[in-house]
Amino acid sequence: MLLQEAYRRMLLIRNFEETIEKLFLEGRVMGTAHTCIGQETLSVGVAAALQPCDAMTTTHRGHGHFLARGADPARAMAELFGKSIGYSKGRGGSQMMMDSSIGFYGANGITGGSIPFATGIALDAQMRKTGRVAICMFGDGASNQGVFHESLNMAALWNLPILYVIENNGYAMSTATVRGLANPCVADRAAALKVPGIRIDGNDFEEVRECVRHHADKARQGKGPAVIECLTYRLSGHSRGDPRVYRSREEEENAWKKDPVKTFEKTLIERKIASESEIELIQQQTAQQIEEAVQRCEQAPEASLDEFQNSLFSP
Ligand SMILES: Cc1ncc(C[n+]2csc(CCOP(=O)(O)OP(=O)(O)O)c2C)c(N)n1
Ligand SMILES: [Mg+2]
Repeated sequence: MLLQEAYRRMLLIRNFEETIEKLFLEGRVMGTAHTCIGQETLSVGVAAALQPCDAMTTTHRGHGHFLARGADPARAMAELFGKSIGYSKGRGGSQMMMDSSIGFYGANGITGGSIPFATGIALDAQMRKTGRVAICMFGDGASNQGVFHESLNMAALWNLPILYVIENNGYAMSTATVRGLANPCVADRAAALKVPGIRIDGNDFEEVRECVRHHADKARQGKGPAVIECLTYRLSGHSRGDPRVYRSREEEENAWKKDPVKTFEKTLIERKIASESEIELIQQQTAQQIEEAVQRCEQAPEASLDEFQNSLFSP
């Protein structure tokens, strides 16, 4: 992925997330959603390191991962609007989107719930020799779930092609990482199972891409799993309407000064990879793309009541 294209995807995610936050507040979108503002560079860095055949699972905060892998923003947004053109025909919502054609196997409302699922995908890849690597995205909070340790043990034991990529964004709902993890370095946990555990700057696109690519290549060669902890910061609240009483506005303002998307933009200009007018053009184009996505959603038919029981497990 060229750096300009990476920037375009980061901006697309930022625009998407800011737009749905606004639409929620206006009451135009129901339900809830968890936005990933501040974590866009990380999503795009991981996606840029992958092969089309690779499989990714996500979390409740998964729009960025999905868009980074190439999802259609209009269909993703339509899912939030409850419209029939949505990825789950408007019946699922924010945490129920997947598209196997782009190697994206969706979220799980249970914190850490996709960890065993992704491990199963890796076992399938190994048994059928597909050359696929599974990328399991989850948060610092989810790393406290027992199922992470069970899954990592199996992956290490069987040398499965899987990367556990932790987005350590400083919080699990209102609990700061330092208050929820006895050792706030998640990567350290890998050593107990003799798995490589790497801690990187999750806001640095190139560092993320290189690290994920290196360990994905190793996993593809049969060298087993890795745990990659990416340090980042959730600039948005936990979910819609979070009053964020557990942290100060000053802390947030300082984090905004290090906004990873802005930092990446400056790097592109400094390295003469994009001129200021090219950056402006990308900004206009992504804003327009999101505006068109909203219009497409508004015009699309509601999710059909007749179909709402289809595709469900039945007794
Ligand atoms: C089993 C379970 N316990 C609790 C919750 C409530 N819950 C939703 S998100 C969340 C925090 C997850 O934190 P983290 O894994 O760090 O992800 P982040 O929200 O920071 O992206 C919790 C506890 C849940 N959904 N499932
Ligand atoms: Mg977190």
